[in-house]
Amino acid sequence: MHDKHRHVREIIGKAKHIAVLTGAGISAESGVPTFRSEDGLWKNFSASELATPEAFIENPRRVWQWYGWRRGEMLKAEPNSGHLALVELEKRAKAFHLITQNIDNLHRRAGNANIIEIHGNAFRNRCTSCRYLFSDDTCDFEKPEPLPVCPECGSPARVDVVWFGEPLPQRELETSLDVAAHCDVFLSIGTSANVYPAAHFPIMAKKQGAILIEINLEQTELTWQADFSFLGKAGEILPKLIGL
Ligand code: BV8
Ligand code: ZN
Repeated sequence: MHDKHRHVREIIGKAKHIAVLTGAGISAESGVPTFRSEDGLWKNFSASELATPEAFIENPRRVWQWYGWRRGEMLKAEPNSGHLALVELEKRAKAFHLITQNIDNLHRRAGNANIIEIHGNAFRNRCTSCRYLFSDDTCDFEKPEPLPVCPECGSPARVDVVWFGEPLPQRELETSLDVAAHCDVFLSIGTSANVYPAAHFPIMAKKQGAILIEINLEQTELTWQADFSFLGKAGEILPKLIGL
């Protein structure tokens, strides 16, 4: 095991352009529930019930209540050693891009700079008609008060995240595709690689010759394609691979 760590440490140390894709698993040790493992969010709710435009149209208060609860969980959480290892990696790398599926703002709070939030951010609202963006960390939508509206035009606001069936933000998608096409090392961390198009990025990188390294608690669709796979907690494994 130690040889594997040392070998990967050398690969990362020599990399010209490191791309990282993170999923809910990197925030699990911070106490933010994931989507599909046994304590996953979806256990209590189904994706179709809540993280879709149809769910928001049908029952906006229930969707706001879910995001309010999740915002509370995220604000209680602190970045963990996995997040902090990626901050150190960004400082050391010649070129570095962090693509995250997470909306919990923990990479930004940890101190990473070059973050591509492909599924949006739970603490930003967007107007449903003029698309005006404004930050909001309200956690409690239980009371019958009016739901958030756009400060510019008064239309109903929504959380600025990408729901199932919605396209990814154009700029973030293009940047992620470009990063996957040009990196020489791709780290996939804490993601079940179930959700597209994010799950394409590591496969694209591998196809163009990048070294694919996976760190995840359990096997995924990527594991058999990875050049190196570490099964375990990102908070424990990442510091060893960065040499912290
Ligand atoms: C789109 C934001 C088209 C909201 C999210 C059938 C086949 C293929 C694709 C599809 C299909 N049917 C539908 C689709 C498309 C769909 C999709 O991929 N569905 C999946 C479920 C099959 N994709 C979409 O709808 C996307 N849009 O395709 O649009 C389009 C194009 C043009 C015009 C119109 C339409 C949009 C997808 C984005 C959805 N939004 N999040 C919110 O968060 O509320 S996705 C959501 O899942 C989160 O972002 C989450 O990050 C993401 C992926 O899940 P993971 O992050 O991987 O989390 P998960 O729990 O799954 O895994 C965690 C892993 O960590 C586990 O493996 C666990 O073992 C591990 N772990 C746990 N603890 C640790 C750990 N690892 C390390 N250390 C630990 N301590
Ligand atoms: Zn507006």
